[in-house]
Amino acid sequence: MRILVLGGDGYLGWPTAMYLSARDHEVAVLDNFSKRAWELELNAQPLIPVSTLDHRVRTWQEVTGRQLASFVGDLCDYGFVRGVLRDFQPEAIVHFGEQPSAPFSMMDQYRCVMTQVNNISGTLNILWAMREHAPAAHLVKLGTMGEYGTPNIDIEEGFIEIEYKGRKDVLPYPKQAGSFYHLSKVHDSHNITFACKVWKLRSTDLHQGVVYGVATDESELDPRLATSFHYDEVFGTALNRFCVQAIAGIPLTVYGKGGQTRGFLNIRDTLRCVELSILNPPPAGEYRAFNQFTEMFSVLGLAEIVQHEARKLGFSVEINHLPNPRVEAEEHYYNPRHEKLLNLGLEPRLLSDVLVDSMLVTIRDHAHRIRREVIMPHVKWANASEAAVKACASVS
Ligand code: NAD
Ligand code: USQ
Repeated sequence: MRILVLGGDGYLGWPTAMYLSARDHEVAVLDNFSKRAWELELNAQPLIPVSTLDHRVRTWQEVTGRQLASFVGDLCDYGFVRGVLRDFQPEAIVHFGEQPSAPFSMMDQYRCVMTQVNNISGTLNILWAMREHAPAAHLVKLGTMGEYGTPNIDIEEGFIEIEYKGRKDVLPYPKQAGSFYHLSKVHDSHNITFACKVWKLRSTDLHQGVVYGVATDESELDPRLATSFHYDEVFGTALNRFCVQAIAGIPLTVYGKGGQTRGFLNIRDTLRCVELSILNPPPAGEYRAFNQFTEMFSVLGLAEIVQHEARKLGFSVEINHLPNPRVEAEEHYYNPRHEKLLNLGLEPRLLSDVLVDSMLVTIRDHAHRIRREVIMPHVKWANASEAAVKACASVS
């Protein structure tokens, strides 16, 4: 199948491109390297050195004999996007190409507006270009579990059957996102739903949980194929950060009580979920949503698991409850359904299978690159301007 991977230079996009290429698909990657620019702005570099996209594409060919096409440009540039879809004629489009960080979107007015303009305009451009040049293609869009928030009832996969005043309907599940970033995904979901309805496009919205992991089978083929693994306060996610903190001897940064519960999945399962979605497309006109995670943990529970495993490797690990920089429930009900991908054949990897060998040991090998000054949280939800001042001060 011809597959276009948007955001193909990123943490998830690059391993996905290699994974699909290794399975005989004709794959092209697209990116504008905005993430690399944001990393420079915030002085936040990935733990493991990451080569340029061009270098990684050439290394992939050298190591496997397989070719990846690449397109360099901005999804917010409609002329560029429609040119790519017209020329490459993708059968599936995997869309990772957005600003992915909640703290980044809460830092200041500029980064908030930039996140929403970037994410929402990019997705709208893809939808218009699909309408014009690839109406039969399947859009596999990376959304987030964070669109739903933490309601006091079970979370369904995208839609909920409601009975109200004696009448029934199946309606989009209510969205209560927890940051301007998460809200950008809500707006995307609405736009995609509408485009599928009026233009008979087809799309799978993957409401993905928090991803963890340093490596995939393909990235392990050669160190030059490594992906971008962050542990800083803005781009690093909870478990990835805890693992780095444990190795660096920094008390694990649990925000508040730590009862915040989320769905998590290993990066290798992200790739498999994307593949399963591509291989099982919906019919024209259908927008569907899959909840994409494999296990649930509270943040404190995760910290305790990391502490336990890192101690076995000889590291002395403490847990700190920091004042929560976010506005979020620290104790809540959480029971999201996640059967649709399992029904398509997903066989989840467990955290217990990968935490020590695949994560802690790899991070230990790169411990000399850990920069302690990027760990502590400065971005606060409740007082964004103060956060911006502190974040900028820490850069200079
Ligand atoms: P990432 O920042 O590493 O990758 C995103 C890539 O998209 C970057 O390389 C960036 O340069 C590119 N990009 C951004 N805007 C672009 C634009 N306008 N034009 C072209 N390229 C653009 O992020 P990631 O962690 O790989 O996440 C990928 C996607 O998955 C994001 O949409 C994110 O919201 C979603 N997601 C990530 C996680 C996670 O835990 N990492 C969980 C759920 C959902
Ligand atoms: N947290 C801590 N300590 C930390 C970092 C985070 O306690 O050092 C807590 C946060 O307060 C939050 C939870 O851990 O309650 C998750 O935070 P996170 O930074 O790991 O994840 P989040 O901001 O939700 O964003 C990440 C990705 C995003 C994706 C989302 C999936 O960056 O792209 O959409 O996970 S989900 O969380 O399911 O919405």
